[in-house]
Amino acid sequence: MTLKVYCDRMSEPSRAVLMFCKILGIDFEECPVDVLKGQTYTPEYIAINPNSKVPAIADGEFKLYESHAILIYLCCAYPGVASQWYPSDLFERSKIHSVLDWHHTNLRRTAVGLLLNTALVALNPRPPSRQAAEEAEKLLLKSLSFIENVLLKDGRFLCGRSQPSIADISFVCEIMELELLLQEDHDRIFSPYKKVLQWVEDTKSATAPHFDDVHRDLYDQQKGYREMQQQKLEKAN
Ligand SMILES: N[C@@H](CCC(=O)N[C@@H](CS)C(=O)NCC(=O)O)C(=O)O
Repeated sequence: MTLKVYCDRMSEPSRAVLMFCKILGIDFEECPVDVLKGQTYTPEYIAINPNSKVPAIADGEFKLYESHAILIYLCCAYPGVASQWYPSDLFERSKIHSVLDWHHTNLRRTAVGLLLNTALVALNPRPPSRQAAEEAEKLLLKSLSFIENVLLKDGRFLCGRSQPSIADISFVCEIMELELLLQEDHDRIFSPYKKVLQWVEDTKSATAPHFDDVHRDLYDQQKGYREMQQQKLEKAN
């Protein structure tokens, strides 16, 4: 039975799962779920993910949500997955788990916090706030510093590795969402983090052509999101 992947290509964790399925060459069906249209709240989708979030998968009767759990499942469920993605050595594997956990409460939270007050105001249940954006940016910078100075200290990829793992897939999709920021904001935030910028390029090359394929919608919608932010800023001033 074909694996079903429920996802929205504008969602960072959805892109991570999609990209990884493509990298592994898995035979799967992409089942689009439009977050902005509230499709994660339909009874049909709640039966797949009671948490009403994308991504989720259904592998026959087996259903799973949470992108990191899905990435690990894919590594274990399909034979012959290269150990670079999910090392078999306990210490190496544990390091990958550690940074995946770190991601949820640090990089993800801070990136989403900033985007909800800038590019993704349409998803924010509260009115956008400049102060909230500034606070979120400060926290995001802490996450980027940690990636630059700790996670990329000893290698081209996260955790000092010479090839990407599932952690790189997850992190890079999160970082790419920040491409929706206005160009000057993006440049100001990222310019001090040379290793992070190089790592994005290295991960892009190592996962080509799937990287650009799953980010196509994001690239296409970047202009629209930037114009929307600019208009909101002009109105607020
Ligand atoms: N920790 C989850 C995060 C999933 C998540 O936050 N998905 C967002 C899209 S990026 C979503 O489905 N939001 C729908 C909603 O909250 O209504 C994962 O890694 O899978």
